[in-house]
Amino acid sequence: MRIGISCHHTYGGSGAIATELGKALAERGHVVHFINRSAPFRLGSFSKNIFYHEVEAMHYPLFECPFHSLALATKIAEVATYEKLDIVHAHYAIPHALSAILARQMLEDRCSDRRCFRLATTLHGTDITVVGADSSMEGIVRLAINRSDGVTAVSDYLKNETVRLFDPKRDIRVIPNFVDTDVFNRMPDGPAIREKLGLGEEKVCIHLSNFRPVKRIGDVLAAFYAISKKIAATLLLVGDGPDRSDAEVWVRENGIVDRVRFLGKIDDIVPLLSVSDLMLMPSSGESFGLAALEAMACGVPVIVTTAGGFPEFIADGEHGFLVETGDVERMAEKGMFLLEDAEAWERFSRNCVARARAYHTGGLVERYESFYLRLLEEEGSYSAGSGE
Ligand code: GMT
Repeated sequence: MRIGISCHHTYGGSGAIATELGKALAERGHVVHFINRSAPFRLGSFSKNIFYHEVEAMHYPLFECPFHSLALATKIAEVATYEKLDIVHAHYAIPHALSAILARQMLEDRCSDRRCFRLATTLHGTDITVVGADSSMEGIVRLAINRSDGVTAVSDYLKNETVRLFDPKRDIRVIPNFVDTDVFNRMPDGPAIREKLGLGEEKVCIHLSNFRPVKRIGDVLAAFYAISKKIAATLLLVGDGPDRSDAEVWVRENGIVDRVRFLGKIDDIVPLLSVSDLMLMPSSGESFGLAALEAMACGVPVIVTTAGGFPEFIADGEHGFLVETGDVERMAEKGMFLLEDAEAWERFSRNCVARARAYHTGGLVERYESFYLRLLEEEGSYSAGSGE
C-alpha cells in the first residue's frame, strides 16, 4: 500500500505512535509518506520506503499567524496525487483529519471521477477529552470523526468517551498503543549509564511527559518528596512543557534540587529507563499511557492512576499499582514498597516485561494493515498486491 501519515511532530505519544507505525509499515514493504510541519521527533534515519514532505505555510503580513492547516491540506492533496496514495492516516483529530478531508474535497473538485485516498483517523486522547470537549472545537472534531472513512481509538476508554461526547455516525475500532520490545528492553550496561548520569547507588524514579496539567507534575514531585525522605533516591524528569517552570520552583523551595534532575526532551529514552526502578505517572486522564508501556518493556514497574486507559493494560499488584487521581500518599507508600522489597521488585519487573510483549509492534501494526485493507475493500478500489 501507499500510505500518507500526518501527525504532530512535537514531543508526545501521538507523534511517537504515528512515527513508529510508519517505520514498521515501511519495514513490511509499504511505501510511507510523512506529511508534516517538521520531521516527527522519532523519525530518525530514512529508509528506502520512507519519504518526508515538509509543509510550509505562507507568511503574509495580513495574517497574524500562518494557516498551517490549509497548507497541510494542499500538501496532502499534492502528495496524494503524485504518489498515488491509497490511504492517508491522520493522527489526532485536528488539524490532520480535517486537513485530509479538505484535501479530498480539493481533489474531487478538480476531477470528480478521480480515484481518491481513503482517510483513516486515529484518536489519541486530548483531541477528544480536552480539545474536543471545548465548545470552540466540538463541532469541528465531530466533523473530523464523521467524515473520516474509518476511525480508531487507542483504548476502550477513549472509544467510550468519544461515543459519549460525540455520538459518532461510524463505528470506532480500538487499536491500542504498541512498543517495539526489541528496542525497548533493559540495557545490560546499567553501571556505565549510571556513571554517565552521575548517579550513585541510590534508587531511581522516572517521569516522562510533556509537562501539561493533565500529567499532574505536582503529584509526581510530592510523591517523590515523601519517598526521598525515607529512601536515597533520584528523580529523573524527562520532557518539557508548560508546567516545568513551576516544578523547578517547587523543587528549589522544598530543598530537593540535588535529588531531582530535569533532563529536558530526550529522544532515546531506553538508557534512562534501563537504570530506573520506578515510573511515576499520576495523570488525571490518560487515554492509554504509552510512556508507561515503554517503561514496562524495560522492566520498570509503574505507579499510575485508575483514570483513563491505564487499567486496560496495567494490573494493580502485578505490574505496579493503580491509585486514585491525587492520592499522593498511596503513591508514595506503594513506591516505597517496590523500592525497598528487592524480591517483589524482581517479580513486578518480570511481569512488566511479559505484559509489554503482548503489545509488541508486529501484532498491532498488522491490525492497522487489516484496518486499511478493509477501508480500501469497502471502496472496491484495491486488491492486495496490486500496488494501485
Ligand atoms: O492526547 C494527547 O495528550 C496527545 C498525545 C500526545 O501526542 O502526547 O497523547 C495521547 O496519545 C498517546 C498515544 O496514543 C497516548 O498514549 C496518551 O495516553 C495520550 N495522552 C492523553 O490521553 C493525555
